[in-house]
Amino acid sequence: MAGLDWTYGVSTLRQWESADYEPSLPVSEKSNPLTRDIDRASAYSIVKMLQVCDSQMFQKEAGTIYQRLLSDQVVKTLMEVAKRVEVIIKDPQESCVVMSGCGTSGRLAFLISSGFNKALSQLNQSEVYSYIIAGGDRALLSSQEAPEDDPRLGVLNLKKVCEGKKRVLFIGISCGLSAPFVAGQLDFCLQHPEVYTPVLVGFNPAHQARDEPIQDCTFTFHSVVQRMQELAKSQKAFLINPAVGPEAISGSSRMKGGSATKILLEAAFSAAHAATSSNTPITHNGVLQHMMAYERTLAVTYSQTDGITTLVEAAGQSLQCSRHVYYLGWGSLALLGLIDASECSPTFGADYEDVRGFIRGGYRELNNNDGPLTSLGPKFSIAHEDFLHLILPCLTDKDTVLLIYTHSDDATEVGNMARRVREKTPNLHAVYHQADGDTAASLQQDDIKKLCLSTLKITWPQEALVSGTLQHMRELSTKLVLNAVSTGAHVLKGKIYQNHMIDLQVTNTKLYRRATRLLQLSACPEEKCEEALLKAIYRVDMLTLEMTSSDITTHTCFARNSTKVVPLALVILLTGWSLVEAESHLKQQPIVREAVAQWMW
Ligand code: F1P
Repeated sequence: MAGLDWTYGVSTLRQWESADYEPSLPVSEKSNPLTRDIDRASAYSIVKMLQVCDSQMFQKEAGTIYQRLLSDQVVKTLMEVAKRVEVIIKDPQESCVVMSGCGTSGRLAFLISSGFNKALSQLNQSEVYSYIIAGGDRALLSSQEAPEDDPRLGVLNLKKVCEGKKRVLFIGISCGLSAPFVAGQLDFCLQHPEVYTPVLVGFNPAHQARDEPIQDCTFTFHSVVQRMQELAKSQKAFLINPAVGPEAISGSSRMKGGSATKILLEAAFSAAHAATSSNTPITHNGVLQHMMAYERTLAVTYSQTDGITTLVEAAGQSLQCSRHVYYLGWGSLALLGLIDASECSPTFGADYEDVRGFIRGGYRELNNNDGPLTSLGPKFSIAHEDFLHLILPCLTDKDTVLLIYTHSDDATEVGNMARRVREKTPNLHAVYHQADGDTAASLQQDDIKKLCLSTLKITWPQEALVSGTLQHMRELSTKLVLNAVSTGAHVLKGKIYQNHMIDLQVTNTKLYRRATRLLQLSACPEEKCEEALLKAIYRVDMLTLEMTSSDITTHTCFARNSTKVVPLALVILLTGWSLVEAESHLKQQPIVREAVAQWMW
C-alpha cells in the first residue's frame, strides 16, 4: 500500500455517488471504492482506510441526489422527532418511545434506550424508552439472523411492549431499509395511527428500500416506505434516511450504519432531554451542533492512528494463530465491547470464542429486559468474574486482552484486573478515556499503564463535560476503535476478499441474496451461482427436487448448521470440483482470501 494517498481526491471519495457505480445495489450494499485493496493492506493502512470511510458520514450534500447526515431536511426531521419525545417525557404515564431493529440495529436500540433511561432516572423522571431486538435478548450477545425475516414476530413484540399505552413513538431501525421484522412493525403502526407515530431510520434513499415480496404479506419494505413518505408530508410519520456511503466491508452495516444510528437518535433524544430538564428550546442549531460534536469525535479518535494500529496488529496476530481477543470493559463502554464481539460471528463467520466481551457487574450492569441469560450457554457468561474463572486460567501470551475504561471508573479495580491478566500474559492493552486536565486520575493511571504493552489514551476537552455530550462521544469513539480492531484483525487473518466478506453466514434472505451476488465474482451466471450455493448449503453434489423447490427460508434455516458455505460454493464454481474435493482444498487453504485468489487468477 506504499504511496496510498490518504487525502484521496474528491472523485474517489464520491465515486460511489455516481449513477453508474454499481447501479443495481442500494448504497448500504455497494462496495466502497476506498477499500478495494483492504485485504492486502497493512494494519496501519487498514486503520487509515476506516478513517476515510467513516469521514464519509459527514460529507456535505452538495450536488448529489443523496441526503446526508447533516442535511437540512435530516436536522429538521430530528427536531420534529425530538419534540414528540419531549411531549412523551412530560407525560410518561400512557406513552413511550420504542426503538426496534435486527442485529446491530437492535443492539443499538438497547444501548441508546439504556443510556437515556438512566439519564431520566438520575433526574427522578420516569423512564420512557424501550427496545426490541429481533430474536429477543439473546440476540444482544449472539447472532440471531433468522427472526429478521419475520414481520409477524415484529408485530407481536411491538404489541407486547406497548400494552396499555395510548401514545407510542415507534422508531424502526433498518440500515438497509430491508428487514421484514421492522417493515411489519411499521405497517402495524400505519394501521393504528391513533396510537402509533412511526419513524424509520436507515441509510438508503427511499426508492432503494427493498422491494422483495415478504412471505404471506401484502406489503414490501418499499411499499411501507412509500406510505410513510405520504404521511411524512403531514408529519404523521418520519423518515430519517441520509446516505453515509458504502461500508468499508461491503454490507457491514454494523460499522457506519451503527454509528450513524447512534448519532441521529442521540442528537434527537439529547435535544428532547435538554428541553424538558433545562428548558433549552429544540433548535436547528442545537441539533446540528450536537451532531457536529460527533464529527469531532472521529477526529479525536483517529488522531490516535498509531495506537489503534498497535491494537489491530495485536488482535490480528492472536486470530492468525487461532488464539483469542478479549475486551474487558467498565460501564457503557463495556457494552460496546459486548456488541462488537457478538458481531464477529455473523460478520466474519468467527467462533464465539475468537473475540469476546466482558462487562463489570455482568447482567446487573447490562440491565436487559430478560435479566441474566447465563443459562443459555457459555457464550452468555459476560461478567468479569466469568472471565477470571473461565478464561484467565488458560490465557496465554498469544491472546490479546484489552481493558476499556474511563477516568471515572474505579482505577483500583482496573489495576487489580490488569495485575491478574499480567500474571498470565504481557499482551495486555488499554483503551482509556480521560478528561482534559484530569491530573488526579492520571497518577493511578500511570500504574496501570506500566502493566500494559500499549495504552490508547483518548483525551476529551472539558467542553464535552460541560455540554453533557461526553458519554456519547466516548461511546462512539470506543465503537470506532473496537470496530477497527475486530474488522482489522479479521482482514489480517485473511477473511476478506477485496472488500467483500466471503465467509458470511447465509441465515436470512438479505444474506442469501448477498451471498448469491458475491458468487458472481466468479463471472458465472446467477442461476449457476445459486445452484452452487445450494450445493454448499445442503452439502450435496446433486440437488434434489425438494431442495431446489424449497423457499429461501428453508435454505437459510438449513444453512444455520453449515459452515464455509460461500467459500465452498465459490471453489465449486471456479474449479468445477465435487463438493468433497472442494472441501478438502479449502481445508488445506483456510485463508479465504488466498483460497479465492488462487483460483480466480
Ligand atoms: C440488520 C442486520 C445487521 C447485521 C447483518 C444482518 O440489518 O442484522 O445488523 O450486521 O447484516 O442484518 P439492517 O436491518 O439494520 O439493515
